[in-house]
Amino acid sequence: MSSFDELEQIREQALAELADARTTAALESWEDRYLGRKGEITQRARLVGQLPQEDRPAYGQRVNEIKRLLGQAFEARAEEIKRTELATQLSAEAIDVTLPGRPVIPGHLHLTTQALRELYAIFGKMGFEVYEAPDVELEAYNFDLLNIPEYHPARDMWDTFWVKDTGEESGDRRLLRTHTSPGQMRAMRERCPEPIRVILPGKCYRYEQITVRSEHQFYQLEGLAVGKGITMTDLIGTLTQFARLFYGPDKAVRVRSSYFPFTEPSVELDAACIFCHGAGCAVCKYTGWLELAGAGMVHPVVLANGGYDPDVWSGFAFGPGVERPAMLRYSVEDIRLFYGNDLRFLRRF
Ligand code: FA5
Repeated sequence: MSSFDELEQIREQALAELADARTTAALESWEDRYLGRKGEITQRARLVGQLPQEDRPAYGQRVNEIKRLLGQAFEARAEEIKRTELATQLSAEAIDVTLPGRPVIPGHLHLTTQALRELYAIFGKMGFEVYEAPDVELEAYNFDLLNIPEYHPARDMWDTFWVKDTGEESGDRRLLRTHTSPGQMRAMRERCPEPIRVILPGKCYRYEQITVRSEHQFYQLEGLAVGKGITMTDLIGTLTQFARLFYGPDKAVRVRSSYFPFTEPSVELDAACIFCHGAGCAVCKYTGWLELAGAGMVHPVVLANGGYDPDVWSGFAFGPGVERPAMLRYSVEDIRLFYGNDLRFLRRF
């Protein structure tokens, strides 16, 4: 076969193979095979020196023509393959925008936050403003200034988490507040000699056994009113109004006498247990009543520590939990559910 015929044969074979190439990879290997540095056409071009002198110009010209032709055919095929590959990819990744969307489950407020907001609204109607006090407290505010000196047996009422760092204030020990009552002292010292009507929401911490009705971390919503001529009747009216607005007018509640070092006289507010209807259960400690709040008339020593002359001023204070009253309002049978992070529970509200 003459060198010219060989050239034409390579051309035909190359064009046939190009027509069969279906992918970019096949195309690249075709390009290597025919047009690359070691490809068929390049090798043929090198043969020109071995031909008889008279054939060389025609042969060289034909090689160049075929090279150009194959180059053009390659570009055209590459364009086609690119288009088909894109079309395949688009149809594979096609999104059917007519399909119904997947529902997004939006978050919502935690039950404690819902209860707190309701309590703010209730006490807001009675003229109480929100006052914030710190979670990490000085021992003096949590205990001593509230008429609970060191070694007072009443300190046993609040098992305490102590904080190691004593801080700047003259080595006074720090703790995680065991109740929101220290906020009373902060409000009095800041507001004195003005009358006061505040609520103090916040977390409390106690080193105690967790049960169906007790957590080691829970909320309280302290209330404090200081003025001239405030009496026990005002306190009981406020507590019963709170219960009416939170539970509705028919809820059975009672106020019974109690003891707290920072109030005199002291009381506790109970509400009828909804879980056993009086028969007795673990939530109500088998009494038929669940204790919601401690309360009382601010002790004269505490008033004086806050800067108010107890012969001129009087006041009442109360301290309900938040989760415990909420248990009866939203029918939560175990306080541990509040912070157990079980979504089935959280989504109930
Ligand atoms: C106190 O903490 C007093 N500071 C309340 C007070 C304020 C009395 C102002 C007088 C004047 P007590 O320890 O009883 O009191 O707690 C008050 C309320 O907090 C309880 O009635 C209950 O509703 C809630 N509570 C107490 N301990 C826990 C606990 N471990 N888990 C959940 N709630 C609790």
